[in-house]
Formats: sequence, C-alpha cells, structure tokens
Amino acid sequence: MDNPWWHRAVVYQIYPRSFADADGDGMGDLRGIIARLDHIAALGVDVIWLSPICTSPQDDNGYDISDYQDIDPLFGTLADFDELLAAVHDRGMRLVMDLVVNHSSDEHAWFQQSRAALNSPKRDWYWWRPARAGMEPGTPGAEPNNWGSVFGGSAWEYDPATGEYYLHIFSRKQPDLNWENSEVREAVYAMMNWWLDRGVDGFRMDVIDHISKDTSLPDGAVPQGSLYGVGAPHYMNGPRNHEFLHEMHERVFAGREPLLTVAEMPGVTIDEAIRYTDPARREVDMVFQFEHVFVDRGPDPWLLYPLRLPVLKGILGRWQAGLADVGWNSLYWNNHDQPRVVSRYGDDSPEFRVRSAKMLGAILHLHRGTPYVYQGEELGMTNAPFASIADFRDIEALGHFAQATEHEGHAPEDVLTVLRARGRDNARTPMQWDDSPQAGFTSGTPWLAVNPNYTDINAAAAAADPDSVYHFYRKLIALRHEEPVVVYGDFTMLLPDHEQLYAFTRRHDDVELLVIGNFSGERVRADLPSAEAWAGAELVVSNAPAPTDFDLEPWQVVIYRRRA
Ligand code: TEU
Repeated sequence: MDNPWWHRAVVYQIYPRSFADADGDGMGDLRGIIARLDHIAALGVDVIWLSPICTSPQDDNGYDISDYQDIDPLFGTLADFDELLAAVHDRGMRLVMDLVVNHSSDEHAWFQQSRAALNSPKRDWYWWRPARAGMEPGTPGAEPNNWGSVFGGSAWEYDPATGEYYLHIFSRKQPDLNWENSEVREAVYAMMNWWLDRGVDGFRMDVIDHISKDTSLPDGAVPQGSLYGVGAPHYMNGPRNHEFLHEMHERVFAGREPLLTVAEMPGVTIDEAIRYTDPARREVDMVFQFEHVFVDRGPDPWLLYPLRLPVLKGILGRWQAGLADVGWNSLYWNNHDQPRVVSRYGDDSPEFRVRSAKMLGAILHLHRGTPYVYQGEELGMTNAPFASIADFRDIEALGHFAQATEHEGHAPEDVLTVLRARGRDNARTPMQWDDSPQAGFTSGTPWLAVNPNYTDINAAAAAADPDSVYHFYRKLIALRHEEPVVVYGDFTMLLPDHEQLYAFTRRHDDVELLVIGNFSGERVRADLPSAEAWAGAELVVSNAPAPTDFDLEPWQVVIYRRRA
C-alpha cells in the first residue's frame, strides 16, 4: 500500500474562542480565523484542526454540542464556515472537524426527548439508571454507582422528572450517549456524512475510547482520600470500541479518501493503539495518546511532580518502538487541555524562553508520527499569571477547586498552585497577534484575560525576527516535507538514562540524522557511543552556535545529517 499523505503532514490546532475575534464580542470567531489564515499557511502546515464550533451552551467551551449540524452564533454561521473551508482549501490545506460524540449537550433535542419520559423512544439513547437498590432516589449515596466525573462530583445526575439518574463522565451538561443503541450510531454516522459532503477533510474524535462501556456499570476502586470511585477501567477502551470504530469506517470513511481520522484516547495502551490504527483493520488513521503528558502527574492530583527526563524518554521511546511496524501516532506537547510546554518542560524565563521553546519543538518534530502545533506554540507562548480562582474560566479548574477545597480539605492556595501549573486555561488565553491593546485579539473585552507578556511575545514580532520561535518552526516543518528520513526513518534512542539530554538517531535508506536536545539550564557534553561516526556530519538545525565535541549550551538542540 502507498504511504498515506498524512504520514508527511503537520497539523495546526485552532481553539476558535481564543484565536481571533472579528466582531468585537471578546470571543474568537470564524471570520477572525479567515482573516488570520495566512499566518497559518506561512508556517507550512498541511491540516487545520478546529476545536468545536457547533451550537453549544458552552458549558465546556463547545465540547457540549446541542446541534451537530449548525454553527454556534458565537462563532458565526454555516455560510461563514463554507467560506472558511474554501479559504483553507485555496491555500492548499485541509480542514478537520472536532467530533464530540461520546456525549452531547443536555440541551440537545435527543436528550430533551430522552429525559421527557420513561417510555420515550429516545430514552435508551443515553445511560439512565434507577437509584442504588434500597436507597431513596436523589439522596446522598443513592447514585447508581460510585464513579466520579472528570470535572469533579458524581458522574450521575438525578432527574426528578422520571426519578432516574443519567450518566455523565464529564459535566452534568454532557450526558453520555448510549452507543449500544444502533439508532444512536446511525444518527452519528449520518451527521458525519453530512459534514464530509459539505467538504470537510476528516475528524478529530473526542474521547473516542470512551464510547463502549461495561454495560453492568460496576463500582470503581476508591483511591485514598477521594470521595468517588474510578470509573475509567469500566468506560475506557470497552469491549465494543473496536467494533464501533470499524462500523464507523464502513459507514462513513470507506471510499472517501483522502481523509484524516484522529482518535483522541486518554487511556490507550501501545497494543491497543496498534489495533486501532492498523490499516488492515480499517478503524482510524492515528491515535492521540496521553502517557507523555501524564508524566509529571502522580497518584495524588494535588501534588506537583517534577519532570524526570528518563521517564519521558522511556514513554516516548516505547511508543516509537511499539508503532514502528504497524500503526501511527500523533506527536504533541500542547493542546487546549494542556499547560504551555515552554513553561512545563522548558524554561519560560526571558533568558531561555525562545531557546527552550525551539529545543522542545525540534525534539517533538523529529520523532516519527504526525506533529501537531497548537495555536501560540509557534510563538513560544507561556502559562498565564492567574492571581486567584476568579481568573479561571475552565469548568475543570472550577470543579476541581470546589471539590478539593470544600469537600476534600485542601487549602485553596495549594490547589491554586497546582491549577497555575496544570490548568487548561493556560492554553486558552487569547492568541497574541501584536503589541496593541488585547494583543490584537479583540477590540472588546476578552472572555479570558490576555497574558500580559503579549507586548514581547506576539505574532507580529515573531514574523519580523528571523531568530524567532516562529521561523524555527517553519524550518522544522519544511525539513519534514523535504527530508524523507524525518517522516519514514526508523528511530533509535541514545543515552536513555541521561537526566539532561534527549538524544536519538533516525535512519532511512542511506541518510541518518542525529538529534540531541539539552533539557537543562546548564552546559552539558554528550558522550555518544558513536561520536566519531558523526565527526564530519552536516549541522542542519541548531538554536545556538555550533557546538564543539557535542558540548551543548543550556537548552540547545542540534540536528546533524550524514550519509551512511
Ligand atoms: O478531553 C479528554 C480528556 O480526557 C480530558 O479530560 C483531559 O484529560 C483533561 O481535561 C486534562 O486536564 C477531551 C477534550 O479535549 C476536552 O477539552 C473536553 O473537556 C473533554 O474531552 C470532554 O469533551
């Protein structure tokens, strides 16, 4: 089989509410995106992934959809969408939609009908259950099982209208759809086909390893100090998940290539990822796995754990080896759910921000897989200085803060320390376009405060500075497009136990690359097992003066090329 186009592609993720506001209401919109497309095209990316833009009460910023076949008025209209799609295609890029079908909004007509009566024809489209046996419905502890929701509190909401509970793994405004019911699946496939007929080029599928659940919905284990049981083992990667995705492929994707289908899968293992992305099984093109962004989390969510580089390399190295022959992976540091990587794994001080952002970009883009650039990453945007809980907007941050401080006995300052480092709003502060008021994002009041560092860190300044993170990312993307070894080369990790250096080689036919990144603020010399072989190699990329004897500056990254 020919190698698919998306092996060579780079994806750019837009979080529409924070990207560009054309109408001055403080919220990004589709016309704002259209006006800024040239910034993205100039980076050289192949695909744009849009976080959700469909009609939504915005309880989880659009990941709660009440009409899958219309655009939320906050963002524009279907006519604006068609114009955006054409403008993306005109620039030689493709557009991928966010598909949020593990759950809908509770304001979706499907759920409204489902909740109306026990005998509603749509009752079984969601997960309704009576109270725990022997308990009075609606009283504490009477929930059908002990699962906690991802955003804090129980995963069950009592609905007095019919005296039953419905399941919501995320917020109570995000009821889980019941994929066991074939009518649900057919309705979703029809909606997906409608978007593809409109011209979109694929889907990024939200928490798509949650759609098959253990239908007995058993209690989960309760971690020490927690109010709720962990449901994930019973709702992640459930017994029918592969079957459902294969069916989706048959009903929606087959015969429509070229498409891109990306499965966001928080709990996926390497073995499962191979199965989901093995082309012969006809399920999805690539997964979005989470292991490398959980590396600085521990069993206690209210403790911050420092990055241990050997652990990070162990994880990413295992994924490289695991998917070497069959399957494909997405490569990302950032998205709308993650803190900014330069603040997290790099150094966002004025001295090293630019250099460490470039180092992180180079390490990621030189792995095998499809790299994702999240809006602002190409500028080296940083975490935000949130002063108090009032500065946060994210339902996850607010839910965890309430649960931890009101019910689990944590001090507010301690919880804030964690939210400042981890909170999703770090990724959601408005895109920094220039040094004008509100960073050129809006003429109004932004829905989430602009990071005050926009006067230095912004797209206009980056475009004008040949040494910016932005131009470095352009170079990395061009290298992937020009050098087959970046796309197809095999991957060998070097110095796996080194605490400061991330080093590896890539090889394809007779071309070999050596990549070394210094994850520290100190000079570090790399003692490579094969140093002589690289003596005359060409230095193709570096973010600091060329080193002698692999003696790297703080946060330096180097990429050498040679012919074997
Ligand atoms: O996120 C999936 C997910 O697992 C998140 O809960 C994530 O792990 C967590 O927020 C990290 O702090 C997807 C979307 O990307 C996210 O924005 C949505 O809130 C979530 O699904 C529900 O749709």
